[in-house]
Amino acid sequence: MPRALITGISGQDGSYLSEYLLEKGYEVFGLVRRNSITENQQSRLEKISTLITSYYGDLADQGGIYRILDQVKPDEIYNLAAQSHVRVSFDIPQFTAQTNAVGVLNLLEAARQTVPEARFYQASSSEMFGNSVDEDGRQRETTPMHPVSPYGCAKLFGYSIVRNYRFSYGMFCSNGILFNHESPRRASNFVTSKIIKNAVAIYRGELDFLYLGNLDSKRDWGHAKDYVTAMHAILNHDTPDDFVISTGETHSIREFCSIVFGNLGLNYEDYVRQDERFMRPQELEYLCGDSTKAKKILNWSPKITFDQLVQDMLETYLNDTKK
Ligand code: F7E
Repeated sequence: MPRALITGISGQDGSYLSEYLLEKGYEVFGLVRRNSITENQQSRLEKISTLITSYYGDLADQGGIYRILDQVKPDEIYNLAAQSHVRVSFDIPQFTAQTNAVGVLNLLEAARQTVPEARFYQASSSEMFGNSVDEDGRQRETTPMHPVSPYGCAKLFGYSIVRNYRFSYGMFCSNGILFNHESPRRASNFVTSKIIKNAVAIYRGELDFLYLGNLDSKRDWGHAKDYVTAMHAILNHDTPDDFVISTGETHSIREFCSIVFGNLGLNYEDYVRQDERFMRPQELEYLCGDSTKAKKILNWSPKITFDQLVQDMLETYLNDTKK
Protein backbone atom coordinates (compact mmCIF):
# COMPACT_ATOMS: atom_id res chain seq x y z
CA MET A 1 0.00 0.00 0.00
CA PRO A 2 1.59 3.35 -0.95
CA ARG A 3 1.67 5.87 1.88
CA ALA A 4 0.75 9.50 1.34
CA LEU A 5 1.22 12.35 3.82
CA ILE A 6 -0.94 15.41 3.20
CA THR A 7 -0.29 18.70 4.99
CA GLY A 8 -3.45 20.81 5.15
CA ILE A 9 -5.51 17.61 5.07
CA SER A 10 -8.54 19.30 6.67
CA GLY A 11 -8.85 21.92 3.93
CA GLN A 12 -10.91 21.83 0.75
CA ASP A 13 -8.15 20.25 -1.35
CA GLY A 14 -6.79 18.04 1.43
CA SER A 15 -10.17 16.42 2.01
CA TYR A 16 -10.85 15.77 -1.69
CA LEU A 17 -7.31 14.47 -2.22
CA SER A 18 -7.64 12.11 0.76
CA GLU A 19 -10.85 10.64 -0.67
CA TYR A 20 -9.22 10.23 -4.08
CA LEU A 21 -6.10 8.53 -2.69
CA LEU A 22 -8.14 6.22 -0.42
CA GLU A 23 -10.09 5.10 -3.51
CA LYS A 24 -6.76 4.38 -5.18
CA GLY A 25 -5.69 2.14 -2.28
CA TYR A 26 -3.33 4.52 -0.49
CA GLU A 27 -2.77 4.66 3.22
CA VAL A 28 -3.45 8.32 4.02
CA PHE A 29 -1.79 10.37 6.77
CA GLY A 30 -2.38 14.03 7.42
CA LEU A 31 -1.11 17.06 9.23
CA VAL A 32 -3.70 19.25 10.95
CA ARG A 33 -2.94 22.58 12.64
CA ARG A 34 -4.54 22.70 16.05
CA ASN A 35 -7.56 25.02 16.25
CA SER A 36 -9.57 25.79 19.36
CA ILE A 37 -12.80 24.97 17.51
CA THR A 38 -12.34 21.25 16.86
CA GLU A 39 -15.38 21.10 14.57
CA ASN A 40 -13.63 23.47 12.12
CA GLN A 41 -10.81 21.00 11.72
CA GLN A 42 -12.92 17.90 11.32
CA SER A 43 -15.94 18.95 9.29
CA ARG A 44 -14.53 18.19 5.83
CA LEU A 45 -13.06 14.87 7.01
CA GLU A 46 -16.12 13.52 8.80
CA LYS A 47 -16.89 10.81 6.23
CA ILE A 48 -13.33 9.44 6.19
CA SER A 49 -12.16 10.11 9.75
CA THR A 50 -11.78 6.42 10.58
CA LEU A 51 -9.87 5.72 7.36
CA ILE A 52 -7.05 8.24 7.79
CA THR A 53 -4.44 8.94 10.44
CA SER A 54 -3.96 12.56 11.38
CA TYR A 55 -1.31 14.30 13.46
CA TYR A 56 -1.29 17.77 14.94
CA GLY A 57 1.49 19.74 13.34
CA ASP A 58 2.57 23.05 11.90
CA LEU A 59 5.02 23.76 9.10
CA ALA A 60 6.78 26.26 11.36
CA ASP A 61 7.55 23.52 13.91
CA GLN A 62 10.60 21.83 12.42
CA GLY A 63 11.07 19.28 15.21
CA GLY A 64 7.49 18.11 14.88
CA ILE A 65 7.75 17.80 11.11
CA TYR A 66 10.90 15.66 11.33
CA ARG A 67 9.28 13.38 13.90
CA ILE A 68 6.13 12.86 11.82
CA LEU A 69 8.00 12.22 8.57
CA ASP A 70 10.29 9.79 10.31
CA GLN A 71 7.34 7.95 11.82
CA VAL A 72 5.09 7.89 8.73
CA LYS A 73 7.84 7.31 6.14
CA PRO A 74 5.59 8.43 3.28
CA ASP A 75 6.15 7.55 -0.37
CA GLU A 76 4.39 10.74 -1.43
CA ILE A 77 4.16 14.09 0.35
CA TYR A 78 1.52 16.62 -0.69
CA ASN A 79 2.21 20.06 0.77
CA LEU A 80 -1.19 21.74 0.76
CA ALA A 81 -0.87 23.58 4.09
CA ALA A 82 -0.85 27.37 3.77
CA GLN A 83 -2.27 30.69 4.84
CA SER A 84 -4.40 30.55 1.72
CA HIS A 85 -6.23 33.90 1.72
CA VAL A 86 -4.68 36.57 -0.52
CA ARG A 87 -6.48 39.56 1.07
CA VAL A 88 -5.55 38.34 4.56
CA SER A 89 -1.89 38.06 3.51
CA PHE A 90 -1.78 41.88 3.43
CA ASP A 91 -2.85 41.91 7.10
CA ILE A 92 -0.47 39.18 8.28
CA PRO A 93 2.44 39.21 5.80
CA GLN A 94 5.08 37.78 8.13
CA PHE A 95 2.90 34.86 9.23
CA THR A 96 2.06 34.23 5.56
CA ALA A 97 5.76 34.15 4.65
CA GLN A 98 6.62 31.89 7.58
CA THR A 99 4.00 29.36 6.52
CA ASN A 100 3.88 29.64 2.73
CA ALA A 101 7.61 30.21 2.14
CA VAL A 102 9.80 29.04 5.04
CA GLY A 103 7.26 26.31 5.87
CA VAL A 104 7.88 24.71 2.47
CA LEU A 105 11.61 24.77 3.12
CA ASN A 106 11.13 23.23 6.58
CA LEU A 107 9.16 20.35 5.06
CA LEU A 108 11.57 19.86 2.15
CA GLU A 109 14.59 19.84 4.43
CA ALA A 110 12.93 17.37 6.80
CA ALA A 111 12.10 15.17 3.78
CA ARG A 112 15.71 15.37 2.55
CA GLN A 113 16.95 14.21 5.96
CA THR A 114 14.37 11.50 6.63
CA VAL A 115 12.77 10.27 3.37
CA PRO A 116 14.87 11.60 0.45
CA GLU A 117 13.26 9.12 -1.96
CA ALA A 118 9.73 10.37 -1.22
CA ARG A 119 7.98 12.30 -3.99
CA PHE A 120 7.10 15.88 -3.02
CA TYR A 121 4.18 17.88 -4.39
CA GLN A 122 4.04 21.62 -3.76
CA ALA A 123 0.75 23.51 -4.02
CA SER A 124 1.96 26.44 -6.09
CA SER A 125 -0.46 29.08 -7.26
CA SER A 126 -1.44 31.23 -10.22
CA GLU A 127 -1.16 34.16 -7.78
CA MET A 128 2.61 33.92 -8.46
CA PHE A 129 2.08 35.40 -11.94
CA GLY A 130 0.70 38.68 -10.63
CA ASN A 131 -0.36 40.84 -13.55
CA SER A 132 1.90 39.10 -16.04
CA VAL A 133 0.09 37.72 -19.12
CA ASP A 134 1.43 36.28 -22.39
CA GLU A 135 0.46 38.03 -25.63
CA ASP A 136 -2.31 35.52 -26.30
CA GLY A 137 -4.00 36.42 -23.00
CA ARG A 138 -2.90 33.27 -21.13
CA GLN A 139 -0.56 32.34 -18.29
CA ARG A 140 1.51 29.19 -18.71
CA GLU A 141 4.62 27.56 -17.18
CA THR A 142 6.94 29.97 -19.05
CA THR A 143 5.05 33.19 -18.21
CA PRO A 144 7.21 35.52 -16.05
CA MET A 145 6.18 35.60 -12.38
CA HIS A 146 5.74 39.02 -10.74
CA PRO A 147 3.49 38.48 -7.69
CA VAL A 148 1.39 41.38 -6.38
CA SER A 149 0.57 40.13 -2.84
CA PRO A 150 2.51 38.85 0.19
CA TYR A 151 0.73 35.53 -0.51
CA GLY A 152 2.03 35.43 -4.09
CA CYS A 153 5.56 36.46 -3.03
CA ALA A 154 5.69 33.70 -0.40
CA LYS A 155 4.31 31.10 -2.85
CA LEU A 156 7.00 32.11 -5.36
CA PHE A 157 9.67 31.30 -2.79
CA GLY A 158 8.01 27.90 -2.18
CA TYR A 159 7.90 27.20 -5.92
CA SER A 160 11.55 28.20 -6.36
CA ILE A 161 12.91 26.22 -3.42
CA VAL A 162 11.10 23.11 -4.66
CA ARG A 163 12.86 23.48 -8.01
CA ASN A 164 16.12 24.15 -6.20
CA TYR A 165 15.85 20.88 -4.23
CA ARG A 166 14.99 19.03 -7.43
CA PHE A 167 18.07 20.29 -9.27
CA SER A 168 20.49 20.42 -6.32
CA TYR A 169 19.73 17.09 -4.68
CA GLY A 170 17.97 15.11 -7.41
CA MET A 171 14.85 14.81 -5.25
CA PHE A 172 11.48 14.13 -6.92
CA CYS A 173 9.93 17.54 -6.22
CA SER A 174 7.16 18.95 -8.44
CA ASN A 175 4.98 22.04 -8.52
CA GLY A 176 1.33 22.16 -9.52
CA ILE A 177 0.61 25.79 -10.47
CA LEU A 178 -3.10 25.67 -9.72
CA PHE A 179 -5.49 28.38 -10.79
CA ASN A 180 -8.52 29.14 -8.57
CA HIS A 181 -10.48 26.03 -7.70
CA GLU A 182 -13.72 26.00 -5.79
CA SER A 183 -16.35 23.56 -4.53
CA PRO A 184 -19.10 23.29 -1.91
CA ARG A 185 -16.22 22.83 0.57
CA ARG A 186 -14.69 26.24 -0.22
CA ALA A 187 -14.47 28.48 2.87
CA SER A 188 -17.02 31.29 2.82
CA ASN A 189 -14.52 34.16 2.76
CA PHE A 190 -13.41 33.32 -0.78
CA VAL A 191 -15.41 35.17 -3.36
CA THR A 192 -17.36 32.30 -5.00
CA SER A 193 -18.62 30.86 -1.71
CA LYS A 194 -19.25 34.31 -0.29
CA ILE A 195 -21.42 35.30 -3.28
CA ILE A 196 -23.39 32.05 -3.27
CA LYS A 197 -23.89 31.90 0.50
CA ASN A 198 -25.11 35.52 0.67
CA ALA A 199 -27.21 35.36 -2.51
CA VAL A 200 -29.06 32.40 -0.99
CA ALA A 201 -29.60 34.37 2.24
CA ILE A 202 -30.97 37.33 0.19
CA TYR A 203 -33.21 34.94 -1.77
CA ARG A 204 -34.57 33.61 1.54
CA GLY A 205 -35.20 37.13 2.82
CA GLU A 206 -32.56 36.80 5.56
CA LEU A 207 -30.22 39.51 4.24
CA ASP A 208 -30.59 42.83 2.38
CA PHE A 209 -27.24 43.39 0.66
CA LEU A 210 -24.01 41.66 -0.27
CA TYR A 211 -20.83 43.71 0.23
CA LEU A 212 -17.92 42.88 -2.09
CA GLY A 213 -14.59 44.39 -3.16
CA ASN A 214 -13.36 44.57 -6.77
CA LEU A 215 -16.05 43.33 -9.17
CA ASP A 216 -13.96 43.70 -12.32
CA SER A 217 -11.14 41.24 -11.69
CA LYS A 218 -11.32 38.01 -13.67
CA ARG A 219 -10.56 34.49 -12.53
CA ASP A 220 -10.14 31.07 -14.14
CA TRP A 221 -12.27 28.91 -11.83
CA GLY A 222 -12.18 25.10 -11.85
CA HIS A 223 -13.60 22.44 -9.51
CA ALA A 224 -11.33 21.29 -6.66
CA LYS A 225 -12.43 17.68 -7.16
CA ASP A 226 -10.93 17.75 -10.67
CA TYR A 227 -7.77 19.51 -9.55
CA VAL A 228 -6.74 16.97 -6.89
CA THR A 229 -6.55 14.31 -9.62
CA ALA A 230 -3.93 16.52 -11.31
CA MET A 231 -1.88 16.62 -8.09
CA HIS A 232 -1.71 12.83 -8.05
CA ALA A 233 -0.91 12.66 -11.79
CA ILE A 234 1.93 15.19 -11.32
CA LEU A 235 3.55 13.06 -8.60
CA ASN A 236 3.09 9.84 -10.54
CA HIS A 237 4.69 11.07 -13.74
CA ASP A 238 8.12 9.59 -14.70
CA THR A 239 10.04 12.77 -13.92
CA PRO A 240 9.56 15.72 -11.56
CA ASP A 241 8.26 18.80 -13.34
CA ASP A 242 6.02 21.87 -13.01
CA PHE A 243 2.51 22.07 -14.47
CA VAL A 244 -0.16 24.73 -14.87
CA ILE A 245 -3.61 23.37 -13.91
CA SER A 246 -6.49 25.52 -15.14
CA THR A 247 -9.63 25.49 -17.28
CA GLY A 248 -8.66 28.13 -19.87
CA GLU A 249 -11.93 29.97 -19.27
CA THR A 250 -12.20 33.27 -17.43
CA HIS A 251 -15.10 35.17 -15.80
CA SER A 252 -15.31 38.43 -13.89
CA ILE A 253 -16.64 38.64 -10.33
CA ARG A 254 -19.49 40.74 -11.74
CA GLU A 255 -20.37 37.94 -14.19
CA PHE A 256 -20.25 35.39 -11.37
CA CYS A 257 -22.71 37.55 -9.37
CA SER A 258 -24.97 37.91 -12.38
CA ILE A 259 -25.07 34.12 -12.95
CA VAL A 260 -25.69 33.21 -9.29
CA PHE A 261 -28.36 35.85 -8.63
CA GLY A 262 -29.89 35.11 -12.06
CA ASN A 263 -30.20 31.44 -11.08
CA LEU A 264 -32.23 32.57 -8.08
CA GLY A 265 -34.45 34.83 -10.21
CA LEU A 266 -32.78 38.01 -8.86
CA ASN A 267 -30.89 40.91 -10.42
CA TYR A 268 -27.49 41.22 -8.69
CA GLU A 269 -27.38 44.99 -9.29
CA ASP A 270 -30.20 45.42 -6.79
CA TYR A 271 -28.26 43.71 -3.99
CA VAL A 272 -24.49 43.96 -4.52
CA ARG A 273 -22.66 46.92 -2.95
CA GLN A 274 -18.96 47.72 -3.08
CA ASP A 275 -17.07 48.03 0.18
CA GLU A 276 -13.50 49.34 0.59
CA ARG A 277 -12.84 46.74 3.30
CA PHE A 278 -12.76 43.97 0.70
CA MET A 279 -10.46 45.74 -1.78
CA ARG A 280 -6.78 44.78 -1.91
CA PRO A 281 -3.84 47.27 -1.78
CA GLN A 282 -2.72 45.76 -5.10
CA GLU A 283 -5.00 43.57 -7.22
CA LEU A 284 -4.29 40.70 -9.58
CA GLU A 285 -6.66 41.73 -12.37
CA TYR A 286 -6.84 38.81 -14.73
CA LEU A 287 -6.18 35.07 -14.77
CA CYS A 288 -6.69 32.64 -17.65
CA GLY A 289 -4.45 29.58 -17.69
CA ASP A 290 -3.14 27.37 -20.45
CA SER A 291 -2.87 23.72 -19.33
CA THR A 292 -1.65 22.34 -22.65
CA LYS A 293 1.46 20.88 -21.00
CA ALA A 294 -0.62 18.93 -18.42
CA LYS A 295 -2.94 17.74 -21.18
CA LYS A 296 -0.06 16.54 -23.40
CA ILE A 297 2.19 15.00 -20.75
CA LEU A 298 -0.24 13.87 -18.03
CA ASN A 299 -3.35 13.48 -20.16
CA TRP A 300 -5.08 15.71 -17.58
CA SER A 301 -7.92 18.04 -18.43
CA PRO A 302 -10.80 19.33 -16.31
CA LYS A 303 -14.03 17.29 -16.46
CA ILE A 304 -16.39 19.57 -14.52
CA THR A 305 -17.58 22.67 -16.41
CA PHE A 306 -17.95 26.16 -14.97
CA ASP A 307 -21.77 25.86 -15.04
CA GLN A 308 -21.64 22.52 -13.22
CA LEU A 309 -19.35 24.06 -10.59
CA VAL A 310 -21.79 26.91 -9.95
CA GLN A 311 -24.74 24.48 -9.78
CA ASP A 312 -22.89 22.14 -7.40
CA MET A 313 -22.12 25.00 -5.01
CA LEU A 314 -25.52 26.63 -5.32
CA GLU A 315 -27.44 23.39 -4.72
CA THR A 316 -25.34 22.63 -1.66
CA TYR A 317 -26.13 26.02 -0.11
CA LEU A 318 -29.80 25.79 -1.07
CA ASN A 319 -30.11 22.31 0.47
CA ASP A 320 -28.12 23.02 3.61
CA THR A 321 -29.86 25.33 6.01
CA LYS A 322 -26.88 25.31 8.38
CA LYS A 323 -24.37 26.83 5.87
O1 F7E B 1 -10.71 36.38 -4.76
C1 F7E B 1 -12.25 39.56 -5.71
C2 F7E B 1 -10.80 39.58 -5.24
O2 F7E B 1 -10.30 35.51 -2.49
C3 F7E B 1 -10.98 36.31 -6.13
C4 F7E B 1 -6.93 31.37 -3.31
O3 F7E B 1 -7.38 30.04 -3.35
O4 F7E B 1 -6.92 31.54 -5.70
C5 F7E B 1 -7.44 32.13 -4.53
O5 F7E B 1 -7.05 33.49 -4.42
C6 F7E B 1 -11.21 37.69 -6.68
C7 F7E B 1 -10.13 38.73 -6.32
O6 F7E B 1 -9.41 34.26 -4.50
C8 F7E B 1 -14.34 40.05 -2.80
O7 F7E B 1 -10.32 40.93 -5.17
C9 F7E B 1 -14.15 40.89 -4.78
O8 F7E B 1 -9.86 39.53 -7.45
O9 F7E B 1 -11.80 34.20 -4.04
P1 F7E B 1 -10.62 35.05 -3.86
P2 F7E B 1 -7.94 34.70 -4.97
O10 F7E B 1 -7.47 35.92 -4.28
O11 F7E B 1 -7.88 34.71 -6.45
C10 F7E B 1 -5.49 31.49 -5.80
C11 F7E B 1 -5.13 30.74 -7.06
C12 F7E B 1 -4.84 30.96 -4.58
O12 F7E B 1 -3.79 30.34 -4.64
C13 F7E B 1 -5.41 31.39 -3.26
O13 F7E B 1 -4.99 30.54 -2.20
O14 F7E B 1 -12.43 38.21 -6.12
N1 F7E B 1 -13.20 39.91 -4.68
N2 F7E B 1 -14.84 40.98 -3.66
C14 F7E B 1 -13.30 39.37 -3.45
N3 F7E B 1 -12.61 38.36 -2.88
C15 F7E B 1 -12.95 38.02 -1.60
N4 F7E B 1 -12.29 36.99 -1.00
N5 F7E B 1 -13.95 38.66 -0.93
C16 F7E B 1 -14.68 39.69 -1.47
O15 F7E B 1 -15.56 40.27 -0.85
